[in-house]
Amino acid sequence: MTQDNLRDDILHHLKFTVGKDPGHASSYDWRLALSFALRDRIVEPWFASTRKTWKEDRKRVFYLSMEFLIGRIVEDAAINLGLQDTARAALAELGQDFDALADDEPDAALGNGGLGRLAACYMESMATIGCPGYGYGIRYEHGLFRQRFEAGRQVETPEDWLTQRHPWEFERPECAYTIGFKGDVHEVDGRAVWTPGETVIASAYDMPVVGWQGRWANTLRLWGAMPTTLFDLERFNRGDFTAAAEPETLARTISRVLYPDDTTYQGKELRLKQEYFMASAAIQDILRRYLESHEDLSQLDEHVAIQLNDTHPALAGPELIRLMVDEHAMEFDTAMRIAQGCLGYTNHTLLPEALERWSTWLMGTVLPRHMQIIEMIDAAHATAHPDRPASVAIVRGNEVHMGELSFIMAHKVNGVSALHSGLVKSTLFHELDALHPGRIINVTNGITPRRWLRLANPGLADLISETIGEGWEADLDRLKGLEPHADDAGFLDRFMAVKRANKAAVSNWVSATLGVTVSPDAMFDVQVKRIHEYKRQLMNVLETIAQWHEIKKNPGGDFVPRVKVFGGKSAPGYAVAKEIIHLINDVARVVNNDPEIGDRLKVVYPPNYNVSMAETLIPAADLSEQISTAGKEASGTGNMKLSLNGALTIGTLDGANVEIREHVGAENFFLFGMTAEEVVQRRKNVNHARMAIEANDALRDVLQLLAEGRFSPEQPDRYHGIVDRMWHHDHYLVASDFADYQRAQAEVDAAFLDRDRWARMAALNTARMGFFSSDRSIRDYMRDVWGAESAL
Ligand code: GFP
Repeated sequence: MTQDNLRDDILHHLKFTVGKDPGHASSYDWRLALSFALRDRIVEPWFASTRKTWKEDRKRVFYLSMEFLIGRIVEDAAINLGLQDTARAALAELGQDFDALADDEPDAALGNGGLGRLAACYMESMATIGCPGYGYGIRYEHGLFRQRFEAGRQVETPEDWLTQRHPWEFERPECAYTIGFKGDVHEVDGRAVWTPGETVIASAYDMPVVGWQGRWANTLRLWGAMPTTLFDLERFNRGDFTAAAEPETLARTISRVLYPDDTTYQGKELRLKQEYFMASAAIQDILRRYLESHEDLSQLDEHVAIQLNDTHPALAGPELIRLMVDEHAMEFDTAMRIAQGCLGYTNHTLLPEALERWSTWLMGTVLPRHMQIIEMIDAAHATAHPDRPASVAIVRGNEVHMGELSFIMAHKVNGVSALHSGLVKSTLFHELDALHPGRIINVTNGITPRRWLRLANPGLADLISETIGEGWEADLDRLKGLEPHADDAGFLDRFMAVKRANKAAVSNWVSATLGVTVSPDAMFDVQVKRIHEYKRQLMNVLETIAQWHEIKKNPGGDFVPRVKVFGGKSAPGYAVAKEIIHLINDVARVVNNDPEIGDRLKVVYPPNYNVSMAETLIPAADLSEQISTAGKEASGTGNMKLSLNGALTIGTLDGANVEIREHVGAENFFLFGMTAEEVVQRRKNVNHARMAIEANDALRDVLQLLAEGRFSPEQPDRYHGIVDRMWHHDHYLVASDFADYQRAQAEVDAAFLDRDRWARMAALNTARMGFFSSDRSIRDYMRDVWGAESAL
């Protein structure tokens, strides 16, 4: 592709697709034109991939997820097409700056955190490997809310990415399915007939997802909800315009927002409808496509693999059975066997509050036929396993347990790190595992190195290519080739120069956006992720206060300068997480404005952490905080991104930290804290928090400062709740791990002072992270769960 072609295509699209004269085009118009010109180049490989899959009757993988946290698309597409430099030069000819245009793109934020970003990485890896795959999700009009801070408090505003034109999607109004809710089930000639009381239309929007070097492209199909009838003409003609629009408004509500607040009954019902809406549209689409080239559904499981990304799409199982039994006259037992052959289920959490349950009343009202089918599945399982304990029933205590439903419906169930999969086996699904040995397996998560190294950290990516040659992006184990260079002072200087430049860029951005000056020579100590008690941002900020206090007590002392960087959102209804956000901002205000502290400690918390911000912050990190209570973080994937980009981890033996440490070497990882077993033991001591606090003067002082209102003089009792919880309800064991955390932080300081040692450790982290490519994860799924092969 020559620069001239691309330039001409950009101009063509500017004129004929966007309808703008170059003389009057805004950067938004130019970005659209660039996107269309790049998209054109994906279409051919996309068609070719689809044709090949059909022709060879390949097994297809359908990845069902309520979240796809895609982020920006322009630069990612340009990189995978190998057109980044060409696009840059073509735009320069047109007087436009590629980076500025790319930076102006809104993030597609159709997800919350790790689970949604994982789905996006997996889509990209499937396309890179040539695994014939489709993603199915919802085209939310409003993705994850935008976060602002007002006087240090999180304020949420709606996200509005679709108020702009979305140039990467193809609307498919002809691909639409009716989705029913409520109504009644009758028996007609011995068969169940469900007559829904409400219906909406699921209408498809397709996004091509192109893999590395444009060799393969898959489809991400997102469903938008439409009304079956546009509006009530009779009411409209009577002049009742608002009431006339009601059916449309109600239908569109289903794809309006990601995670409606489900503390109300209406919110719960909406969320259940969203889940069924996506699952049903996906299953109808899968069956329609399959029946275009097969006589009947009896071999479905040989050609179709359906992966449930957590339990959110679990209704796909009962829906598949409903369609096979009610519409295709299949026997229930056969339908069950085929459905199990198709389905795989990934568990992402052990936290009891995050395991989905629906009241049988709600399920029976919204999905009466599915409630019957769920009871049939449960009864069949009970019959097949007469000794099964009551605790594994899908329906128990007037609730439908989606974890048990997903487990029983799937032929493989996986956790997302070795430790987590072990705990899934030994705790969460202990009894089901005994009934179905071998069903639970592990697939450790991964991240795509195209976005998380090549795109996010071009300086390091170029250095790697110069050192070990091109092509490591699709074969990340080749990073091992960097290992010998970890003893080469020249290489390490360049490695650290890249880090220094990334840090300088972040410090300029922080100063421009937050008005805080930070030195790029200080250690950048980064914790970026959703705000949650188990992730223990609280421990990090308490340690920050301890450090501040230390400097205050010894103002002339030598301290290793640190910049504490936080990023992340709290769920809107999660009061404790919001308090932690407020505290971080209050601590930042006091510390950053304390002249006695100077450059020795800064706290920065840029609002609205998202994929794009991660791409900026991660390459600039020296230290990666992965400090969750052991046994709570299923995997983590930010930990992988940071380590791949040469940050050293301070972390507990939790989630994928365990495997990261094994790969990078224990000597290149700062370990602290209790193990998952020790956590369980420790909790048995009811006085665990008090004992730990009383034994640690620094922690006691910190809590005293908080209690006195030192960080909230305008409201001295603001953090009494936090102090009280630390003493009496420290469920996540912040106090018990605190002393060891401080010990590890002191080791971090010492290592950072020895620049050569630090550089070597950082380079070895990058060199040894090849295992964590999402290409490896996808190959694991293809082999162990999907039985699918690459078509390349
Ligand atoms: C969840 C888990 C993480 C895990 C991801 C992806 O993330 O430990 O890495 O899923 O498997 F908590 P969130 O969506 O909850 O952020």
